[in-house]
Amino acid sequence: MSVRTACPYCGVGCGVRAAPDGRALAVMGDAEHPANLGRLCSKGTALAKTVGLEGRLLHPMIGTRRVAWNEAIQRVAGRFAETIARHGPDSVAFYVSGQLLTEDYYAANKLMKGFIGSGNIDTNSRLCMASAVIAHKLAFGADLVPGCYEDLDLADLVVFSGHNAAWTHPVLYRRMEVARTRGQRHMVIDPRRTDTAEAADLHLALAPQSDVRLWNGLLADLIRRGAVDRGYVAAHVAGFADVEAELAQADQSPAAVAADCGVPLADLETFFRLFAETPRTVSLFSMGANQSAQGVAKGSAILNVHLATGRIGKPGACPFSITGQPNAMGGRETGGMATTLAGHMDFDDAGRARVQRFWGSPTIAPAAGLKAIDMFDAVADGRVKAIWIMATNPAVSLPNASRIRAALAACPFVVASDCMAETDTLSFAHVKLPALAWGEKDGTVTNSERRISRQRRLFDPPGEARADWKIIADVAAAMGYGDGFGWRNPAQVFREWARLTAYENAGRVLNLGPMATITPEAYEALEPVQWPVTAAGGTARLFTDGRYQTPDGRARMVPVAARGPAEATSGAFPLSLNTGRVRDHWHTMTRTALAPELCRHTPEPYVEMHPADAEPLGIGEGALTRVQTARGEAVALARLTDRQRPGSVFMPMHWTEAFAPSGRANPLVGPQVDPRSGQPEFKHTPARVRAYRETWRGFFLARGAWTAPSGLDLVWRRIPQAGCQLHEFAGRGDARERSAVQKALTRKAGDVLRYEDPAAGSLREAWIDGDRLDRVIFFTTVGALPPREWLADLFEADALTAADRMALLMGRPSGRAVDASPIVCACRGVRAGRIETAVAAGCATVDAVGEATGAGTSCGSCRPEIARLIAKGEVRHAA
Ligand SMILES: Nc1nc2c(c(=O)[nH]1)N[C@H]1C(S)=C(S)[C@@H](COP(=O)(O)OP(=O)(O)OC[C@H]3O[C@@H](n4cnc5c(=O)[nH]c(N)nc54)[C@H](O)[C@@H]3O)O[C@H]1N2
Ligand SMILES: Nc1nc2c(c(=O)[nH]1)N[C@H]1C(S)=C(S)[C@@H](COP(=O)(O)OP(=O)(O)OC[C@H]3O[C@@H](n4cnc5c(=O)[nH]c(N)nc54)[C@H](O)[C@@H]3O)O[C@H]1N2
Ligand code: SF4
Ligand SMILES: [Mo]
Repeated sequence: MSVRTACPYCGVGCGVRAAPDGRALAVMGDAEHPANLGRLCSKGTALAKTVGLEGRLLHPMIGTRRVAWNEAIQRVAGRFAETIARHGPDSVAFYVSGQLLTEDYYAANKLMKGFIGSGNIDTNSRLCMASAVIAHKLAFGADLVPGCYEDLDLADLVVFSGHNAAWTHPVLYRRMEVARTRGQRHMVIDPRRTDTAEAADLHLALAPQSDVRLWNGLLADLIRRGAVDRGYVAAHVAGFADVEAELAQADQSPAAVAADCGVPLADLETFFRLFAETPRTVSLFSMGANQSAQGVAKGSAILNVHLATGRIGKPGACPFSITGQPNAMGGRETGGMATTLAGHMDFDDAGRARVQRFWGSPTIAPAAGLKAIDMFDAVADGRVKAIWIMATNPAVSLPNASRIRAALAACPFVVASDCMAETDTLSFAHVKLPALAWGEKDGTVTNSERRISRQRRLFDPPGEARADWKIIADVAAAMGYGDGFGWRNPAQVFREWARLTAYENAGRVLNLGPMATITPEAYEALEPVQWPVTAAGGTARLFTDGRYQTPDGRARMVPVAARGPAEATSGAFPLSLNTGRVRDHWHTMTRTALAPELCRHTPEPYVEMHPADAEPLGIGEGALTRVQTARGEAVALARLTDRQRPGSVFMPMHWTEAFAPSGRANPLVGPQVDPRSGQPEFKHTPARVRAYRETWRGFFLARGAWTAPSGLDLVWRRIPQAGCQLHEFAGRGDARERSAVQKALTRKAGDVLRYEDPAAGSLREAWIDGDRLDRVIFFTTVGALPPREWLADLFEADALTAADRMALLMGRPSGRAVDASPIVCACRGVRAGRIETAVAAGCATVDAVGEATGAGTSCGSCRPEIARLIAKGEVRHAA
């Protein structure tokens, strides 16, 4: 029997049909879920591979000691109460996450703001959505996302601003690919030529952080052309004249705008013209807009254009801030952010009094609390003395990460709730609380289009893990607040939350009215529904009547001036370091790295750069490269490509201490934030790169995960495989370093096949346990290393054959050459080499390649990449 639930990854919020069998699982897309209509991307498809109990935190821990729940709860409640008694409510903080369920979020916010009495609860959405939230509030009077996914089907033009949808919201992107077959056009604004950009009708590879100039230039152009909807503005919008006056402060000629944004004039003019001519336009904006010291201004500039043209609240026309995490929206609703109360109420007297009245709570936070970056500054300087981190991994994901680690190391009391036993953040926790993971917990999430869906339980709770809301309620009770936290199940939490949205609601759009009396049965059976919810059901589109949640009902256009990046590049740091996501990994890899197939597309950290920047530095394709900023250094493989703007480099954000200690991006990222939203400028830090110049390289395969031998300065990366863990390493030392590594990794006794050439600094060792391979070491100072895949495959064999042993001794696989080109299709395991062969053999469409190789026929996430390989093949053919 299959259960209908929701995917725990991105903000698309796909419905999943899951059939559990013990701890095993079969998943498929839920054809009845309106977000995905049956589709899933590579991450959703691989969900079954990530629900094992390997690596889970299953019992509460104090230090390294396993303790009973009661003791852990008493310790957390006691230390928080004591700290509050001695230093006041603002000496404690919660740092929470868009991966909590709405019920969890609601409970955490209630405890901090209503009972502890501090505003110090903030969420990782500060790193993600905060700029869009402020831009929405300024324009619409509340944090309201006007559009819905259907608008993406109906639009004739979709503009992607700093949004690599093909990789980050793949199922929505697939929906838009379908719309393209009837003529929808795509324009991408992104300094990088991403897969989304590559496939688009037009790509503006703008200079980093020049978006405000671009969107202001567009608005000026629309005004010049008479493409503004004067009637809409007159009836529904305020502030047009102020914005017009602001625009007049700069030269808005297309030539000047094109020059400042670093894009060809002709392309800019095409963009302006198409935008002017296409009423049904949706402007998607994501991290390239939000994660900026001008994140709010970028959002406002986009909203201004849509308000001025009346392209909002209409089918196929809206500005659309897309959410990242599965419940980023739920956190914004329930007050997960330090700057708002629950239910879109603010810290004004009326809002505070109302929420306190509803809760019947002893107190209410007097003012907004610390935003994430400020919160960790306060941890660093001792103002915050106890912090509880839930469902997020700040030691990896916050900017200037080395400073964050130092702050956590110095904090007198760190509590972390997580489902995994080891994360970079948990290593700083004094108390570790085991949380239920996806598939075990029950509750609701809200996706990008305001749609509330149920996540449903598939498995029995493992070990002693508990739901996050329950852990919070237990701590609240131990602090003496039992009355406010006596829920027995998530349905009760949800009902209270829904009641709050409706409480004394005279005009708040966020209203779940009829759900305030939801029965446990109705909660169990809840169908996906978009808020606001009325007696008639959900609401797809907001502002259809042109009325906004402002006192006069008008939207506000907000004048914004273009500025450069917060920190300018310089002679010492001449490059702009941009960071972001890869297709198959989720954030800090605690879950996606459990599925080897998700590790194949991008096996290890890389730095993407333009060949023109790499060449003078002597950096070739695939070379280990040091990326340095004023804050730190990382080492990653160079990927040279003209998809990158000269002067800009890109690193993925995902790698951690556990997978690539020297490949972490965030120790490099500067601490600059948007002054209003507090969102960090993750997309730009001045940087330089240098060749790493290793003297030797090697790899090590073993059944379990290994960390680098201690005391050595190695570049170490771990890449999970189906039957083993592959560790790649390189060093700059001499023979002594090599022999130290050999000593640390080889077994002391057993059956070994060894080949050694000390003169060439090469070594091959294969250790065999009975008939099975136990570990393999290869290193060399000069020659090439063989492909790893055939070795990894040998770990899956029940017994080694004589031919296998011979191959191990020879250091290369026997028989035909192996294809070591990168995996393109993660679902079907198809490599670039096979696709290129198919293209050369005449496959000219993605579907034809699919028929020949299977690639792209499952989830479709790799279709843009296949299209790119076809285009490359055509170029080669023409040449
Ligand atoms: N595979 C995968 N998907 C995910 C996630 C994941 O970890 N993995 N995480 C989810 C989450 S939480 C989020 S927030 C979303 C994020 O989804 P996206 O926003 O699509 O992802 P990013 O790769 O962070 O950044 C998007 C683009 O912004 C561009 N950019 C950089 N600087 C600028 C600039 O100055 N202007 C403009 N216009 N663009 C710029 C970058 O080059 C990058 O291509 O993805 C969600 N989906
Ligand atoms: N350089 C750079 N850094 C970035 C970004 C970027 O673009 N560039 N993007 C930023 C953005 S947009 C985001 S959203 C953040 C994301 O960054 P994080 O939130 O730090 O990343 P995750 O790996 O998703 O962390 C989730 C943690 O919660 C645990 N977990 C999963 N489910 C549950 C649960 O149900 N309960 C509990 N208690 N724990 C659970 C996981 O094991 C994991 O440890 O990263 C930000 N950092
Ligand atoms: S697009 Fe992929 S990651 Fe996002 S919700 Fe759907 S299946 Fe999950
Ligand atoms: Mo995010």
